[in-house]
Amino acid sequence: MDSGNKYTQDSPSFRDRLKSDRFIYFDGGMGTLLHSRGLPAGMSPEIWGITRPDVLVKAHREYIEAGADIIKTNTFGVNGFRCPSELGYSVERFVTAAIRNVRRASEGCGRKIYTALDIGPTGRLVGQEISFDEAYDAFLPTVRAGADICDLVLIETFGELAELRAAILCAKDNCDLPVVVTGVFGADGRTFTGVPAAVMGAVAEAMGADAFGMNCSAGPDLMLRILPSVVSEVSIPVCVNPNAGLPRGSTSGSASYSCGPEEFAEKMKLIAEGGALLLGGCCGTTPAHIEAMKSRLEGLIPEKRRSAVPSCRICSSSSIFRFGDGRLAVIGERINPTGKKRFKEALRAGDSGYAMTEAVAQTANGADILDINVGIPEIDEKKILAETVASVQKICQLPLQIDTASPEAMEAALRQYNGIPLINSVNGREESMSRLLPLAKRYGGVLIALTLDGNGIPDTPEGRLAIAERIVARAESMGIGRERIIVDPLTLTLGADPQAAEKTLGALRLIKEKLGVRTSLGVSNISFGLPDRETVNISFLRAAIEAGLDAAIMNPGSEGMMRAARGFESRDGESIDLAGAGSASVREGADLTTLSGCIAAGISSEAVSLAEKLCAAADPQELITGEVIPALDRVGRDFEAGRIFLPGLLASADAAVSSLAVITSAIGKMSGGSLTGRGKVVLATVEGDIHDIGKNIVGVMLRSYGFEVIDLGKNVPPAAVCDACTPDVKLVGLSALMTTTVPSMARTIAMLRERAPWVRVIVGGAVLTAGYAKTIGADAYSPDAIGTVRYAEEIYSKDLPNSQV
Ligand code: B1M
Repeated sequence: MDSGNKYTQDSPSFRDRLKSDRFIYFDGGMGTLLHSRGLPAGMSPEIWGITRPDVLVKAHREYIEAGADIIKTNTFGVNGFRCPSELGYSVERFVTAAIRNVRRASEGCGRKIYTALDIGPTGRLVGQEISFDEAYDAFLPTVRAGADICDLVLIETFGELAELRAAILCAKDNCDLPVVVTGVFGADGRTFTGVPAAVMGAVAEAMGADAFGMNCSAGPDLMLRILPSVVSEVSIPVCVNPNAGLPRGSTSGSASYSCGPEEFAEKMKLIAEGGALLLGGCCGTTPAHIEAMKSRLEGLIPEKRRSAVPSCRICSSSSIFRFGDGRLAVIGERINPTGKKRFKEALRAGDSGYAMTEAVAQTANGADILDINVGIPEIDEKKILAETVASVQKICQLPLQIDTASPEAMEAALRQYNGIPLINSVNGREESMSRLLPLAKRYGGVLIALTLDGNGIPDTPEGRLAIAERIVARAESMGIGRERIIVDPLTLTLGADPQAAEKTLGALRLIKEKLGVRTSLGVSNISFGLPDRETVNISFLRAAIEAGLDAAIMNPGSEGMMRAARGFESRDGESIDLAGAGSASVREGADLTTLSGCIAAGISSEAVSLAEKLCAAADPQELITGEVIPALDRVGRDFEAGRIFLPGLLASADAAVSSLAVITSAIGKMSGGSLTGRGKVVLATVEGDIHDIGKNIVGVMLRSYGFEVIDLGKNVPPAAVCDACTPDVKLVGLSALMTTTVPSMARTIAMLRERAPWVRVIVGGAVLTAGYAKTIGADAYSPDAIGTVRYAEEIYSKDLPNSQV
């Protein structure tokens, strides 16, 4: 394939174009445009790239004539999961055909057209349905097929940070093209997994993206509201490609959108004035929208964004922490096995519950960042560190510091980490710099740099400065700015050298003055082997803060230390409430001594061990109604109110499912199989719904009362429910938890009436009421599991005429 239209050689590269003072225009929607031109509903638009290239070339050409500078390849839904099995052709075939269509469309247009290799999300949740590596592998064939031919990679419409990180990493590892990243955000400015736009932008920038922004969503009004948070956080160019407003249902198979070309253009002008440089459209926009936008922006010069001073920042998937904003960063040191017998045992047993509990406690005590160290000799550190990071970040919204001497373990953990990590640590040894600095660059981390090398720790401040200078210079030579280095001049113990504190603090002052970097110290080493350690630690911390310390690795559970840490701020008259500090980031009031608290906090291992203890002492059925269900109700409320996000909901569901396994086995033992053979009941959660906790409880109760349960699982199609209804089945139980899946319950009942008219149907689930159950044709409704048992007893004890709810 040729390398593009005839302007390719002489025209500025896309990276140069990004630096120019002219807006850059993307094209608009393609899927919706093709639907309006006859693409059958349900057919993937990519197919037409191969079977109807004429339509694609024409559509691309219309966008070029409308003024677009960048044309997206028609490859949004192409990835290793869908090709060739689902879409019928290989990824390479789709990508090659799509690029050819763009090239043909741009031939002879008289100006440089940039071809953007379009990569969309896989639609599978990383960490739940697929691993990070599987996501990376799914993007790989697309990147490889387009790497040498396109002008840029566009990673668009992402809502999940882990998947986005896999896509960026895959693009950066496998080609040198510039990378533009866009996410999809809701009315609250967050993705469906709770990631704020600014956080996603910070991560994309840290991983080396060339531009960041948003696309799709509810249209330009929403993006105008979110834009300031993005513009103030990222220093790379900002891109905005909205839908043409909201879809207004379907006329003749293709949806129409609320925002016409003129209105769209007017709003895009405000977005351009708000700081975006790359502008285009997504679903529902047409060549007319792009043309109107371009002419509306005629003569407008892009906003000269104040060149954002690169800041020293790290983040979790939901919040950013900036070092040096006048607040000492407290890095909680408690997730570290040194001197902790219980943590060591937990690590050997592969139990991340201890680390998760410590994470909750340190967050409640006001830590800003949590250190994660699992270094004991007898475990597979690479595996356990990655698992611990994955578990802690599910339940805790603070950014994490990953702490290991093993580069392999560091990389495994960095792949898991959903944000900008703090990497602890690199030092002045050649081996350390050559292994750690590339990791920081690839994964976008901030580094803790220790002032030691092959000769040990220099005794003088000048010696420690020299090592810090070496590390900073080496990092900068690799494109890692010094704002991403935090130097730790190392605390040695006073017991061994009475001058230790002064030497460390002297080095700290000198390094800050000469290098202008942030600094950190592990504080408690100062008092090793001394009496009254806490008093010594507090004095040292105060002195270090006076010397300009930016971050302290310390125990946030020590009230004296926290007062010293926060007292620093109160010198300016700000009053500090130690008890309340940090609690916004943790499940408020999660009491880990109760089962409901452990479920709400999402800590499975603790929930299981409490369930085991409680089952021995209490009625297991009461644990379900008194602990499990109230915890899930609370989690559901927090989710709905935006206090927790999907990863938190999933963690709580895991904890509920694990503890229910213990409780239901206790219920099974109690009933001891005394009752059997009371009849068959088919159970299912209806199609489209994956909530099965309630349905499983109903199943356990029915079994413990002697019924034979044929559990079809969750997301069960109506036909499968009918197929399970052999003539000896008299009762079917259906569960649905969402308003959107109640219609699927109605369809199942309707089909049962036709194909298994002899069965009775009982329904349940949080969204149903007796009245609603009646309107969808159910025979009975039960708000709980025991009600289902009573109804089953009734059905199997006598032959009833069709009863009504
Ligand atoms: Co989701 N979820 N969830 N969720 N989730 C709800 C249901 C929700 C109300 C939360 C909220 O926003 N407040 C909301 C639905 C909103 C609505 O439609 N009105 C919701 C949403 C939106 C979602 C997703 C779309 C989130 C997303 O991806 N953005 C997604 C849906 C995916 C899908 O199904 N297609 C989703 C996913 C999940 C998890 C996977 C994380 C997890 C489920 C894990 C699992 O089930 N294995 C989950 C959870 C745990 C919940 C909440 C928090 C708890 C549900 C639960 O298990 N309750 C829930 C909020 C809530 O209900 N408070 C929520 C405990 C359980 C024992 O109660 O199932 O009602 P329940 O069962 C009771 C009774 O209703 C009755 O007996 C049981 C015991 O007393 N009963 C029957 C149930 N079935 C019966 C059948 C009978 C008789 C009685 O006869 C046969």
